[in-house]
Amino acid sequence: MKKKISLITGITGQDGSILAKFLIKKGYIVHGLKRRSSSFNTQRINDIYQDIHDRNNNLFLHYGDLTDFTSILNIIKKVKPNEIYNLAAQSHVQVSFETPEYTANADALGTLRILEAIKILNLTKKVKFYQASTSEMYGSSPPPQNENTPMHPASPYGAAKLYAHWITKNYRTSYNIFASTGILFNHEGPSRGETFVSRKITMGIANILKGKQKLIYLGNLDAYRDWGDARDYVEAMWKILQLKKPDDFVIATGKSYSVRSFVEIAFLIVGIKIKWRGKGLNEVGFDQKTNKILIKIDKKYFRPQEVDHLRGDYNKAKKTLNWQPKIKFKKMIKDMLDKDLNF
Ligand code: NAP
Ligand code: F7E
Repeated sequence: MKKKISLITGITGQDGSILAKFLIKKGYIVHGLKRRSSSFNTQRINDIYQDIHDRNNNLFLHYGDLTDFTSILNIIKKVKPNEIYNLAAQSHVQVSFETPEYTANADALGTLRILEAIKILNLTKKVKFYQASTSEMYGSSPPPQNENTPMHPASPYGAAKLYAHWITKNYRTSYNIFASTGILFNHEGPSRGETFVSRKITMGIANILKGKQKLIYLGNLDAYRDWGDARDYVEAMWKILQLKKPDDFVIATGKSYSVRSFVEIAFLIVGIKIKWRGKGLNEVGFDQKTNKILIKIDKKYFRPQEVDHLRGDYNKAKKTLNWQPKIKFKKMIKDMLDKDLNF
């Protein structure tokens, strides 16, 4: 049987790398769009990278950028994928306040460029398109959030992703493209980027235990997030494209924890009980046994606007996709700590 062909933008990122491995296991040929960088940016996929001359090779990388229409058009023309997963993005919320224009170009217009390429190349009936939408689009809408919850993005990232979300739905209706979205809530794991709060905490703990770092500086401890595991979430992306009809789905765990709880649970896994004292910027977290301060607050990690509470209602995905999260919150943190402690 002819192998299915997929194209993943953002293949070098957390989700792209996990999805690539998932699809290769399912028998797909995987093509990935990667940006040129001055040093290697393929660490997360080195373990599946094969010599392109190998006859059994099923992973191919192409240079391109979501801000460069020509590269997108040429890659899609060459690869003729059955499925496109658009995972590339400037994905850091805080960074989007510093680079709002670039974030809009890559995250919002980048999505439009792919959809236009599908249309121009007359692939509207041949390709299925997945857009990586995000719970950040809800912004200030209170939890629980589902597919019908009003969206009030609270960052340039959230606003750019909301454009991408709507232009995907728009191309679905206007041009009959199989274009779906997954509204994914936060998802982490051992290959999470080092500046997201989960990985910053697990790497910080590992460094403290190894004597390489004294304490961790954080921002707002009282935001709540619905944290799932990326390994579960890439399966949902694939399932969304296997349906007969395109649609939009919330992918979440239905449970939320504060950043403060994340800190406490992660430290407890390595046997340290964190207690808190002080208020606001002067609050500190310390080891109950030794009194050593292990958490301090730095105002530079606060955002101009915060999203206070995200907790997803994934009932539609459960019913329609037969999907539900398998990996529990503590197991995910433990896996992250295991990786960071053994690094
Ligand atoms: P990530 O680890 O930050 O990966 C982002 C990927 O996009 C990387 O491969 C990056 O390349 C690439 N990229 C960035 N700008 C690009 C550009 N202009 N052109 C081409 N590629 C570009 O993000 P992730 O956590 O895997 O998330 C995957 C997608 O899901 C993103 O769209 C994100 O916004 C969205 N999302 C994530 C979450 C989450 O909690 N993880 C939740 C909801 C939605 P480099 O490796 O070269 O930097
Ligand atoms: O922040 C607070 C911060 O950067 C989580 C992206 O994948 O998920 C992610 O966006 C919370 C926020 O993720 C620090 O203020 C406190 O309330 O890990 P984060 P995020 O902003 O929720 C969504 C769904 C996406 O789509 C995004 O692509 O933690 N926080 N102190 C901190 N955050 C960071 N990064 N660093 C701190 O020191």
